[in-house]
Amino acid sequence: MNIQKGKTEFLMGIDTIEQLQTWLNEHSFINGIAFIGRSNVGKSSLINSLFGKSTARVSKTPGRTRQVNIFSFNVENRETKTVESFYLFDVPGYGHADVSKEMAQNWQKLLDTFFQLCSEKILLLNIQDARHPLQDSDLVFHDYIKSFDLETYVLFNKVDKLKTQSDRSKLRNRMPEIYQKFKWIKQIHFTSAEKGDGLPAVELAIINFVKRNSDMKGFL
Ligand SMILES: Nc1nc2c(ncn2[C@@H]2O[C@H](COP(=O)(O)OP(=O)(O)OP(=O)(O)O)[C@@H](O)[C@H]2O)c(=O)[nH]1
Ligand SMILES: [Mg+2]
Repeated sequence: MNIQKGKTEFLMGIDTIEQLQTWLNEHSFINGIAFIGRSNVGKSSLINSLFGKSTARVSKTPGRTRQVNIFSFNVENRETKTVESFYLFDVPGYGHADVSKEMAQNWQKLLDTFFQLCSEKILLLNIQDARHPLQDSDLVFHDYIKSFDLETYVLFNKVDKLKTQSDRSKLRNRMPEIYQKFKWIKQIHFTSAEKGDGLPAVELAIINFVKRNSDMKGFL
């Protein structure tokens, strides 16, 4: 099975709490994945690499993704020639140092609405910068999401920027500590949206998750 690159469609960008509430209430059995992480860690770049070029907007200026962007993506089963579609959410980055208090509060409210109303069929992909793992705002975020009981994977992105073997193994050596401390983290991946490292494994993990949920639907 594979994600049909280029078949991912932008559905809408949501920037008000009311709009987000309405959308999530109307789609109460959503099955899909959400990308979330500090600003500038490469969420939009990863989305483009995994789902097809230019799906999401990539920026050199942190904080460009100001809305919850909703996409649909297709998973194709080449053997049975079937295609199924799922939702993809690009959620605004957390941990901005340089935005107004009001803007930060608005983001927090959007996040609250998203996590309160999204179903447990959402896989959370938390993106972090491989050079700066577990920053304060990442820890605050994990403390916040643990009560929502969502399956969570962490992607340490920009591994291409870890130049020495020692830097790479330093990060890998922290894996047991991370699994121990953050029990809701079920998988850790090391990726480069730019060079492609780790992306096939992430694609497989996404497909396995959404398929597991859609197969279960048949038993209801
Ligand atoms: N070297 C390298 N650069 C990357 C990688 N992924 C993203 N970038 C760069 O990092 C910058 C930010 O990328 P975005 O994808 O816009 O980051 P974002 O997390 O979506 O940012 P916000 O929307 O502001 O939250 C861009 O200049 C990207 O080209 C990577 O794996 N390696
Ligand atoms: Mg973005």
